[in-house]
Amino acid sequence: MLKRIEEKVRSGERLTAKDALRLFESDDLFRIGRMASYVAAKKNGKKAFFIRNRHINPTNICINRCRFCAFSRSKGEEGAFELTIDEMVRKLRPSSLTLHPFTEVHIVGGLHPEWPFEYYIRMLREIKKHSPKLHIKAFTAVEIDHLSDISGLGLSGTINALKEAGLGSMPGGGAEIFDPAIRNRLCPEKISGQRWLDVMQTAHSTGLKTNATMLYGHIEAYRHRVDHLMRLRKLQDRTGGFQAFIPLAYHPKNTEVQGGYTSGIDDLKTIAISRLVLDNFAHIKAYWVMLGEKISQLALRFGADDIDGTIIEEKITRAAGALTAEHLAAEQLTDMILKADKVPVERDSFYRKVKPGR
Ligand code: V47
Ligand code: SF4
Repeated sequence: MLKRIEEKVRSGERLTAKDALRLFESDDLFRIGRMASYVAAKKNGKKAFFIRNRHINPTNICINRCRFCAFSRSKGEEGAFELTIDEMVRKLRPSSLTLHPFTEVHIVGGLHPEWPFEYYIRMLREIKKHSPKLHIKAFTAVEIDHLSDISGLGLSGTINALKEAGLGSMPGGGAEIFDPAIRNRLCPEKISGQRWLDVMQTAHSTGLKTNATMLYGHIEAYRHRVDHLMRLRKLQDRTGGFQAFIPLAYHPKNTEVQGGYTSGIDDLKTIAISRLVLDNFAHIKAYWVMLGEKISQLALRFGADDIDGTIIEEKITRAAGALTAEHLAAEQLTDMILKADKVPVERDSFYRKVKPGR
């Protein structure tokens, strides 16, 4: 049965939902990996991208309290935190952890019940004032939806105001699994899958690039993953605004959704099938924080062409039992890539090569 799929991959014919399900149900991991590797090589040659970035979570206080999220707290609860803008700006000073300054800051957080829209505008403005060259990739579609609620400017008005204040692109979080029944069990308070897609469509229509994610390995079945990938592919056909797709491996610790960690086999299969199905996405990212260094390295031979970056401080996966380091130096990332027989390319936020010694 995989033979017909292999022929399609060779001839560049688009895979159907049925093909995708067949791949998930197959245990021929190496054959799937070989196909994905072929597609990745056609798109990106031997290149594997990384970025000098830093994550910042302004707050973990969140009105949604998704059942799979070990990071969030309610206001007043033990462990709740709120950063001041000064604290955020201070985190962006070059540190001994990086020889070169970061080129990107990735900002995501909870839906704070009280922070006004102006706080977010000021956050972007102050960061830009102190680090004018830094690219700000911030706010998931879920946060953007919340910001449009509190700004009163509508969705595109909100996005344009954020862009004007310094927003450069958006991360892909909050997508989880689009299927309404599964989503409702995972995160009943969160915006629907359709709304997530609508927010992304609006962001793309304003010229903003974004990523897309899928949280897998919890209570979903393969068909839900397939449905998720198909919906992303359809929107990408219309807008072309997604840069990278990042499958997020579920971490179960301290959450209300029981289950184990994903297997390395499932991780590699999911990366490979994403590469095969999302033929209109330029990049598939193996997020080392969730996959671990060694599976991410292997993923580069199973269809991924990006391993994210230095990260520096990661709280969301750590709260849910991440077993990985909190940061990796750029030299460790290049070493991982070279040992996977790929060519490391330090990229900027739009996948342009960063010149050494800039
Ligand atoms: O939206 C929450 C997920 C996301 C858990 O765009 C969990 O470049 C696993 O979206 N187990 C945030 N995942 C992370 C994210 C991301 C990360 C790296 C790069 C990019 C990018 C985006 O983390 C959330 C949610 O989907 N998440 N809890 C958990 N227990
Ligand atoms: Fe809030 Fe995001 Fe955690 Fe859901 S995943 S509770 S929206 S911080």
